[in-house]
Amino acid sequence: MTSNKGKYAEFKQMMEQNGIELNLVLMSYPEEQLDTIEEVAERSLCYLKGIIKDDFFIDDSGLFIEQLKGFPGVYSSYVKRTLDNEGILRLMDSKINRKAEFKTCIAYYDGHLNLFTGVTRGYIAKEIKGKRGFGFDPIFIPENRKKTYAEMTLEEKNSISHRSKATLQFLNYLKKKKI
Ligand code: ITT
Repeated sequence: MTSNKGKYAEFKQMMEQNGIELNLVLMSYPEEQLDTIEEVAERSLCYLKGIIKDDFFIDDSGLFIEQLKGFPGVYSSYVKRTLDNEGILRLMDSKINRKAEFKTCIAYYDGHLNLFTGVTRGYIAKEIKGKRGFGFDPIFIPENRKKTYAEMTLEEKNSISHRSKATLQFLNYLKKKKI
């Protein structure tokens, strides 16, 4: 369940590769402002489990910039809507330390609460680059790469992204459950 079609496209590719069909519930839900994305995801799942009948999962993600003490972090959604990528680049203007990490927490409800997290380290680009993807993709360069997420194909992003690392754990859980 998400309001973000970009996230869905990424999950769809990864899940279908593993023989899992997804049903998208395209909807936003209230997100409480808590200290970590894990807490936000857990709280949202608890709220939604009373509303959704089937097993379902949500994804809460954030961009954490070292020089800005982890900002925007849990405020990523608000910051994307307000400052946007241009504003982040302005905050980072002339900053030498451009280290950042993207983090995803998948919260899955199957009668129990399950959390799976994934992190990809990288850097804030000096300029907006690339047209694909969504959100902060045009300003995030993963470690050991030269391209931003937005300059990569969906498959390339999925081979290294924070979301794919969380999804791998999620898939392992689903496989174990099936045995
Ligand atoms: P939900 O309905 O699933 O909550 P959202 O877009 O509000 O969708 P998040 O709160 O998880 O999602 O994301 C916070 C912000 O970070 C939001 O602006 C996203 O576009 C952005 N974001 C999340 N994952 C990203 C990724 O893989 N690449 C670039 N930006 C991302």
